[in-house]
Amino acid sequence: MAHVHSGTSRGLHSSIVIVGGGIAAIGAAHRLLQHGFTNVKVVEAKERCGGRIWSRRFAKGLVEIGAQWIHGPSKRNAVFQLASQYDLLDEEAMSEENQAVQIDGHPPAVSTYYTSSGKRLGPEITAPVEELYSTLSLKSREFFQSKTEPVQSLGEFLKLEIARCAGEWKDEEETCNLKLAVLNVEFKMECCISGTDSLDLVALQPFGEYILLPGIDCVFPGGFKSLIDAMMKSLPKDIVSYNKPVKCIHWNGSFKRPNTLERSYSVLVECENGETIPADHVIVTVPLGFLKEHYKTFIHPPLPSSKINSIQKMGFGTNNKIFLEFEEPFWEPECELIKLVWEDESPLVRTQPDLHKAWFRKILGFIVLQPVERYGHVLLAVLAGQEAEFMESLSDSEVKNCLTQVIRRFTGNPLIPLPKSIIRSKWHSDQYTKGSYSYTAVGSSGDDIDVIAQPLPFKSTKAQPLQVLFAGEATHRTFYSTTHGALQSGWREADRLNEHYLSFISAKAKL
Ligand code: 6YU
Repeated sequence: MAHVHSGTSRGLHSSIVIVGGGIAAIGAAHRLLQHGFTNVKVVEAKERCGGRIWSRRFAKGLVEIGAQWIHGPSKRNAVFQLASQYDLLDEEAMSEENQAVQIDGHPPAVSTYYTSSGKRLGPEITAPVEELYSTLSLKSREFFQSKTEPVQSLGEFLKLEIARCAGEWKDEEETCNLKLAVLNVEFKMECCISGTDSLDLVALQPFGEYILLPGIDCVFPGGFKSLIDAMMKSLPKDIVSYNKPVKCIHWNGSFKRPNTLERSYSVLVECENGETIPADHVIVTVPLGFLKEHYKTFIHPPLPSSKINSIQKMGFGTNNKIFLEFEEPFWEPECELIKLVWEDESPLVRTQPDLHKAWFRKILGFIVLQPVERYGHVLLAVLAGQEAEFMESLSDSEVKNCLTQVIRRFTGNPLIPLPKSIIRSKWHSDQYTKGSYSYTAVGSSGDDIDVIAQPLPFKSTKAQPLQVLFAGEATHRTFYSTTHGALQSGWREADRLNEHYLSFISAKAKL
């Protein structure tokens, strides 16, 4: 006979609080409601949902202060799946051809290379360098399956390989130096992709565990925010409490609402404003950057030492964006990417940067936002690491002036006017994020991601049920650092809670 279970026996009325309101949280809330849970709350520190998905008005349209592209838009990408269901993407992105293209992590772009002496570099120099870098980049992913790796970091590996290849170049010294300078732009790009200060900080062995999905990266014509808006529409209106930073999650306790005869709860969410919310389960989705800074006081009793170790070992760096709007373009209409080659730089020589004098050298170049009808004449500069963090301390006009000098120098055109307007990200000084996204730093591996994702208590039983669960991009072993990783992690924790109750029911049914 089939067993019929009431909402109560299935735990559907249990109180679930989700801390943070990014895509992991909204995804978890969505999935919990689909499973039939009725008492779900989201508590967000800021005045908006979306977290590191943040589309803002600028120039003619919307620009992305955080996540911009669907990386690998194809069937296995959860963000792509959802965006397709909500009909948020354009025809090209939806086409089967686009979904089938394997880009190996570095989307192809029509690039123009300018040098620091105001020259343009032709494909005779840049094409072989791009090809070499792409080969080395793929090679660096192969150590994931092997038991040993030649060196600890991605940077060391790439430098050894580059030194070996450069030794075989037959070009004049000047050309060899230019090629190394072009390779240094690829290093800066890779730093942005991994959100790190230096590739020497990125662990080599686990690098290949990150899965590159097929599909040519695409954007949301109505902004990435259109996805969050669509997801929010299917949730009850009052599910999110805004402007409510959580101060501490107390677990392993027996908490009651004040002045009630109600049952007790094992978790209590304490907010900065003094409010307390008792819960049976809490899903923590705050960024790893926030956890790194606050793990000592954010969860009480303190996290087990294995979790603390993994939180400390994993990398969480800064990738920042600077959008500039111009009256007129100084670039050609087909140009997608302007790369800046500093002729005196080489990946084989790393000098300590003078941040005040040279922070802007970390900018790899400018991405041209297209189509112009949607955005206006807008360039996007990207930079990672200490320089990106230093940039946050400058004023808008300092940044605008400095980048205009750089553009004039590299194009050799001193008449290029100042940009009309500027908008930029400051992810490192954002107190609820403290950086951009996670990477497997030297000394860490995918196992650390799994440890961070492990719910508390480690061994849950009916008497000691799941209390604190962890989601967010930094908890996804193969898609960390992305929106689809974050979304899947939210779904995973919602499913974990659902299965948690189902397993007790099936155990009971067997008795
Ligand atoms: C993607 C992309 N993209 C650029 C930049 C950034 C990111 N990503 P959230 O932070 O969203 O939510 C947590 C919430 O918690 C937040 O709202 C807080 O306010 C709140 N909170 C914190 N503390 C709290 C408290 N105490 N109480 C209550 N609430 C609290 N991803 O798919 N495409 O183009 C980019 C990019 C500049 C900053 C990105 C991109 C990353 C995503 O934005 C990010 O992963 C998710 O949005 C995170 O969602 P969440 O819910 O987990 O947290 C080979 C190889 C190597 C591996 N790397 C591959 C690189 C690919 C990634 N590249 C990204 C590139 C760009 C440009």
